This record gives sequence, structure tokens and C-alpha cells, in this order.
Amino acid sequence: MKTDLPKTILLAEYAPPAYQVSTIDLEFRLDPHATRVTATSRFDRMAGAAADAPLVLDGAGLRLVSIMIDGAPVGPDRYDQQEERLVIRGVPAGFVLTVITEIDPAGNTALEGLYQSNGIFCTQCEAEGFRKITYFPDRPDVMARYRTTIIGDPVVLPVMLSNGNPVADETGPDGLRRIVWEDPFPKPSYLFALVAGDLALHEDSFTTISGRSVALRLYVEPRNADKCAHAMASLKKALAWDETAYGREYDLDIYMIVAVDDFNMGAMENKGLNVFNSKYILARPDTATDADYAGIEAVVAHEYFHNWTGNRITCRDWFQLSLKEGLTVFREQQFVADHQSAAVSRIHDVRVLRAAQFPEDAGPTAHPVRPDSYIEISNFYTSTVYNKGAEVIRMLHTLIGEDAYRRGMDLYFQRHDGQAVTCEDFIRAHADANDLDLGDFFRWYVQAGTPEVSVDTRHDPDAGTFDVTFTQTLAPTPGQPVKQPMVVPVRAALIGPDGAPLPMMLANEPADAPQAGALERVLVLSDRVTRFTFMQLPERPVPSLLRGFSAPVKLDTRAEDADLAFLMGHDDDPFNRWEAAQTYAIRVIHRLIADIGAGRPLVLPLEFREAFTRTITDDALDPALVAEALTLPGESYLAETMSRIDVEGITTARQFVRREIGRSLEPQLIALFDRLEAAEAGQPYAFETAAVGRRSLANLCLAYLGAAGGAAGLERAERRFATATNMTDALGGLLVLADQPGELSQPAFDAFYDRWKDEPLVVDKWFMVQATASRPDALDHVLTLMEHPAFSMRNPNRVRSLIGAFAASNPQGFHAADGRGYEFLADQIVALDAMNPQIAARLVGPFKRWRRYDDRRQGMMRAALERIMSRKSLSRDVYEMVTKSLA
Ligand code: 0A1
Ligand code: ZN
Repeated sequence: MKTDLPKTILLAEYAPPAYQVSTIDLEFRLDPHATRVTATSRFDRMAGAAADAPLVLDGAGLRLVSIMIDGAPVGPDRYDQQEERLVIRGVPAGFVLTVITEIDPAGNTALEGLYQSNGIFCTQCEAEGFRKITYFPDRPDVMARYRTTIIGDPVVLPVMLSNGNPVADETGPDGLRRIVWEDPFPKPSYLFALVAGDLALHEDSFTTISGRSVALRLYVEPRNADKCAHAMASLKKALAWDETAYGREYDLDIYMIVAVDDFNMGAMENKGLNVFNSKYILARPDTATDADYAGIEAVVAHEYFHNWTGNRITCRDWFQLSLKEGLTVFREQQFVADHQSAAVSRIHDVRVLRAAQFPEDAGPTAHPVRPDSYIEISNFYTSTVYNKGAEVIRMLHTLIGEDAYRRGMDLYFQRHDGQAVTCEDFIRAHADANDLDLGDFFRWYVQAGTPEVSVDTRHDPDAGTFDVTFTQTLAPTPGQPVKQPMVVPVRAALIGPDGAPLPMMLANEPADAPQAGALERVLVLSDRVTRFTFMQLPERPVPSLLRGFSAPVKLDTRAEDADLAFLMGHDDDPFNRWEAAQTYAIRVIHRLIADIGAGRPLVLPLEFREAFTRTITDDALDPALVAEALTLPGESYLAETMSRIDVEGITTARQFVRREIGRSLEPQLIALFDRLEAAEAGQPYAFETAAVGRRSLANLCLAYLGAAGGAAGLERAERRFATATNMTDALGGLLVLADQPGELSQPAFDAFYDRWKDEPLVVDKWFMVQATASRPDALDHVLTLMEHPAFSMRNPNRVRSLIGAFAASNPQGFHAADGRGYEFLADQIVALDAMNPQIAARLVGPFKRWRRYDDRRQGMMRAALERIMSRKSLSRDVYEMVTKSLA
């Protein structure tokens, strides 16, 4: 907690460290409330640093026991112990520093540094958690070789792990076990990890491309030993994929993953010893949904891919976070696309980007993919750094092509292995490997905001020409009033009247130009206005633009409804077929919102219903894509498409469409549901693309039927809930029942809790479904649930499932006109800030768009934010989010 005003850290003020560390020897005497840490490190002054440069070490919340240099005690006259720093004066050019500190893992509720989760000791050091373990230059450009000794009672802590390989293991006459781990690869402190506890081992092995055998070890609490198979299978796929897709082989003999219940984020890529939120490891068909299975596969792969993009090559400073995160998310997306339906996975990527990143780019905390300032780095693990960062790498790939991208990656790995580097270094590797100038492209790293691109087309039937003119604008964001045009790759095709793509010949282009006459081309926009004239088109084509969402922009194609309907049926790019359906649905919902505002009766347009009917009754289509096409845009994205967010209008209009579809297409939805259910009957659960698609479409049919509230639909929901043999189906039923009156919903919730009360991840679902259910007493129900014995503010998953889900995904409840939702959230943020600042700061998210609401709500949200600000002691995390929101 800080009393003085938190300081802003600037990229422009980066300076290399005065001292480097080559080796560190860590000894932990584990004890829940008094763990003693002895750190012995070899320091050397850097060339260029002044001879009298003091040694500046980071440290926070530590009890300092002693300091020695080269074995001699250092007295208090030679050092200053500040709140988050230890400064030692008069150190020699090279020396060995020994620091002894004492820490309290059991009392650590912030879950940073060394803490306990259900009695298991574990660490979280990214970004700045190592300083809560010992005094050290806790910055990623200091890379050292680690040797870690763990001392503990083998009865309580039968498993004791750290990075690398075990090199010694003995039990002394005192009954304590000492195990020593050695990691041969130099690493920054944020990749250090230690785990100790009573854990069950699920083991397998992998033979690398060069024939080395790697032991794969998954550690979980013993009660979860039967939920490891999917994570292990995912890990093996990830190791194999990185060898073929990027030529990257694993480099240690052991790869360990530990799952814990209390974890601030999804997972952590510590070298050779990942620590995971159990949500991204544990799965059994009856406890985990298809979405959970997909999440596990993606996150296990993500953490593995960090071994090369993050660990072997790391970030020079935390401004460069997207160097490892954007790149690793892109690699994860490529991996998922190669293993699941590529189109569905791309749709999911884009849904996430639009729901989370677009609002961020349009709001008060907008920042570039590479930020240039921060108060608390934990606040910068954002959708911009991760998801938009991945889009930037995807654009690079689209612009230069797969072969050039691979050459660039090869050079990056070869040139920078073992280094801590910058985003410029990454782009330079691609430029140098391919002899390209990527200077303008780099603007994607430094300019915040989502470019808006509008399109004008003109067809001249006599000349046979078709002009496409793109105009891009980029609105100011905090600290960036003026922007340069971005380099935007637009993958495009021109679709002929029969649905076939037409050859794309540009005017003034030699016939043998590389892309001349291709059926799909990448059009590169690099100015504010860019025009392309296509030839030999006597009939007006329908343009299919930004295929596969080739750039993170808001595209306004100004297409007629009829063109959208045509693309929905004919575009040969499945992503753009989906996109046309989304655009059409957004238009319909916007018109309905206008009708509500004007007091006009609501009518679902006939053409929309017909387009819907065609999609649902076309047996030739992939069920997974049908489900995506028929899923209406979410409320968060709809809000993003309105300059003044109309809370009631969005909910009423969207609900109206859902109900009307459910009502008017009831026979077709029931027929489809029954057919899909019959196809599944008797089959064992498999996380396999076709089956996932069928389950998702069946649940969507059920959701529409539930929205209409007809007896046939509700009976099916009740039956599916009661008889399901997997969690995907059971939850599909429960979600429908949750929105029904209490006599239908409550027995389902009671039965669900009774069956799953001993499975924390399933209880999270129980909280989440209730937190997001649409009911008039939503907030009161959440308040009641906070008193439930299973609720705990100490567990981040629980907080996210109840408080986070309510605030972010129950707009009717959270934005209730009386403002109680806002008061509730402010209270919870204040309460949590004293325990876990990172989680508290994330909860500020739903307040960030406050300026986009009506005057009354603006006033109430601002008052809630100001009330948080008025607290005497706020963490840096919450302080930064609230001040930036109010600015
Ligand atoms: N590097 C991890 C994410 C992560 C970041 C911070 C954490 O604690 C504050 C924990 C995990 C990843 O990208 O997977
Ligand atoms: Zn990551």
C-alpha cells in the first residue's frame, strides 16, 4: 500500500543495469509463516557504469535478516532500506552478495511472490513478484543461472520442485529433506518458480525431433488425478507442433506443470516449471465443457510456446511485453487453427478482440501495443498487449507471406537466443531476413486506437472497371492527439454474380505482376486514402473485404443489405460469411433500438428471418459454423457499436430477436435439436471438432427455444440438464433454465450444487450462471450468493465467477437504473484492494466506459469511481485504473 503518489515509469527513461548477475544460489527453508530465503549471487559491474555506482536492489514486503559481501557482513551504514528498494554503496567491481530475508507465504493474499494455495507452496514472479522473495535486480534484462535448494518436511511436502533438473536430494538427521535444482539456462527473475506440497504426479514422455526423451510431469492435488489426460495430450501436441511449424525443439530433460486453485491469471511459463490456474489443466467430460477443453489446449500450448518466445528470448523491459505475449498468442492461434476448425477458431479470436480490445482502444486506458508509460505493470497484461499484439504479428505474416515470415523468425531466434530484446529487434529481424523496410509498419506498436476504414465502390459497366476506395481514420487517444496512417493489409476477393471469385486485375499493372489476376489478393493501405481500380469486370462484383479479419480495424463496407445476404450465402471465405451475418444482425438490432426509442412496434424483418431459416435448414453446412453464424453479437460488442450506449435498448432489442427467432422457427429449431441430440446419443464424449460443433449448435437451438419460453423447448432443456453425461450439454440446459422463473430455475441450481459441491471449478460455473442470469433481483441474488459458504474473496476464480461476471456480463443487473450495481462494485473493489490489488484493479474494467452512458448513469458511475479514489490507502494497481478512468 502506498501513501505517497505513485510514480509513472517511462520507456524513454530506460537505462541498462549498472550490475549484472551471472549466478544465483537460492536456499528456501519452507515454513508457512516464516520462510527463510538465503540468496547468494555473483555481481559484476557493467562496462560504462560509474565506479561508485551504488547497487540498487528491488524488494517489497521483506524482513531483512542480513547482508554480506564476499562473506563479510554489511552494516546499516552502507545501505539504505527504502520501501521497495535496497541501495548498497561502495561495492567492488565484482563480488558475491548474500542476502537473507524472511517472508510469510501463508499470509500472502496478493498471490505474488511465494504464497500458499490449499497448503501448496507456489510462486508467481511475473512481472515483479521476485522482489517479494528476496532483494534482487528484479528486471528482465538481468539474466542469471539459478541453483535452488528447497528444505522442508517430507511428510507435509513430499513434492518439492524448482526450475531445471534435480541434482541432489537428501534427508538430514533433523528429518528435513534438502533437494537441489539447477537450471542451466540463464533467465530473468520473473521466470523463477518453486512449488512444494502434497501433489499427485501424472507422467508421460515425449521424444523430440532429434531423438531426446523429455519427461512430461503434471502435478495436481491428489483428488484431481483423474482430470489430467487432456492437458497432457495438449502438451504433447504443442511440443510436436513447435518443431514442425517453427523448427523449435524443447531444451531441458524435464517439463513440469503444476495446477493450483488460487492464481491471479491463467498460467505462467516459468522455465521448465509452469504454474497453472487449475481451470486451464483439469478436465473430465462430466466436469468440463467443450470451451474448457479448448481453453486448456490453448493455454497449455501458449505456455509451452513461451519457452522460445519469452524464455530463450525475453523482453529487455516490461514495455516490450507484447514482444513475447503478442507473438505467443499468435503462435497459440496458429496452433489452435491447425488442430480445430480454422474458421471457427478465427471467429473466436475476433470475438475476443471485439469484446475486450476494441473497447479498451476506445476508452480512457487506451495504450499502444508497446506502451510508453505505466504506473503498475500488472495493469498492462491487457487485451491490447495480448490480442492486438497477436493481430500485429498476423498482419506481418499476411504482408510478407509465410516463407518470409519463417525466414524472419529463424533469424530472430538465431540472432537473439539468450538475450533480452525489444520490439524493434523483432521487426528488424524480419526486415533484415527479407530485405524489407518495415518502418511504417512499426506504427502498429506505437499508435493506440482502432483505425476506422470506410469503403466506397464504383462500377463502370462500359469500361468494365470497378473502383474500390479505402479511407482510414484514427481517432486521438490519451496522450496521442495526432496520428499517422497505418499500414493495413486487406485480404480481398471480388465475387461474381454466380458466387465464384473473379480474377483481380489492377489497372496499370503488368500481366505478369506477382498477384495479377489472382482470385484473392492482399491490398495494402498505407495512406489515408487508397484507391484500387480493377479491370475486366463488365458486371458489378460484390467485394469480399478484410477476409479472415486480416487487420484489427473497424471496416465499414457500406454494403447494401442485399449484398450482405449474398455474402452470407456465397462468400467462399467462411470467416467473411460469418462476418456478413454479424453485420446484418447488428444492423437489424440497431434499427430495432431506434424503433424502441421512437415508440414504434417491434417487427423482425422478414428477410432476416429468411436468411436465418436458410442457414439453419441447410444440412450441407458445418454445424459449428452454423452455430457461429446464428449467434447474435454480444451485448458488449453491440455497446461498442453505439456512440451513446443504450443499456435498455440493447437488451430489449437483442432479447426481442432471440424470442422472435425462437417463436417463429420453433418447429425447425426443435427438429434440428432432436436430430443433433440423436446423433450424439450413446456416444462417449470426445473433444473432437465435429462433435463439438454438434453440441454447440444443439445448445444454440435450445437457447433460442428457451428465449421464446415454449413448453417443447423448456422440456428439452430440463431433460438435457437432467440426463446429460457431459458438462457441455448439462450447462446448455442449465443456462436456459437459469433465465426462467424461480420454480424452474431454483430446483436446477440446487440439484447442480448438490452434485458438484466438491468440484471447485464446477462450483465456479454455478456462481457464474447465476451471476449472469437475467432476473429482476439480479443484484440481491448476487449479494445472497456472496454469503454462501462456498464463496470466498481469497480465490480469484470465485471473485471472477460472481463479482466479475455480474459486472461485466449482466448489463441489466449491473447498470440497473437505481445505481446500486455501481455502488456494489465500488464496495467490492475497495474490499479486495486490501487483499489482492491485481484482482481488484481488473474489476475496475466495467467502469471504464462510463462516459459512453446516459447522463444519469455517467453521474452515478463517476461518483462510484470518486468514492474509490477518496480512500486513504489504495494500491498502485487500483489507483492507476481509477485515475485514468476519471481523467
Ligand atoms: N505470462 C503469463 C501471464 C501472467 C502474467 C502475470 C501473472 O501474474 C501477475 C501471471 C501470469 C502468460 O502470458 O501466460
Ligand atoms: Zn503469455
